[in-house]
Amino acid sequence: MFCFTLLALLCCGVFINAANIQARSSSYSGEYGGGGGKRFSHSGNQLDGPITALRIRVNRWYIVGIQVRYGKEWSDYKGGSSGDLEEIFLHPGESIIQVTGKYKTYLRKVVFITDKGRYFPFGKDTGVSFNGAPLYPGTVLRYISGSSGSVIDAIGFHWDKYPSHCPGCGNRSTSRPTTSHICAQ
Ligand code: MMA
Repeated sequence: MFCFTLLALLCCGVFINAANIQARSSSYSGEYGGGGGKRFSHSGNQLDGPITALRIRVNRWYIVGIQVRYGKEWSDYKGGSSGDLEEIFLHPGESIIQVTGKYKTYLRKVVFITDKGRYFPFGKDTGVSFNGAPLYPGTVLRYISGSSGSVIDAIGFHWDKYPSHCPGCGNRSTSRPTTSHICAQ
């Protein structure tokens, strides 16, 4: 009996240690917004590569729509058709490391902040503030999820390590791409 208990304790210890050794990198901020709209998630899109560009549609009151470019592939557009579409491209190897904004039933404002000190604000200053940032050092925005209808109802931010392999670029890089790795664009 003693041996059995000892063995059980040892096994538990091995599992607990294995779990602790595994470095954690994924975290989530959100969801910010109201309960309407239809759910969407870009979790599959992150396999196309790091976030390289954003398209945000805004009207006088709301963040109307969003489309995100992963590697060289644009996600589906989510949201409505009113207002104006704005587009920003990140620099090679640049990542979003914080997103702030406001919501009130629907998403009203988003500000994307990058690890190169640039920030891109969209929308209006109305509603409750949110501040989304990764839990683990050195991690970046990998994909978004949320709900949309005729506008963006709600949004959430998924953080993880910058992908070490650029899909679709025909090479395997073990470190963060520099300007010579155009694959990030
Ligand atoms: C639609 C519908 C709602 C959603 C709003 C705003 C007009 O209604 O999809 O569920 O909340 O759009 O996106």
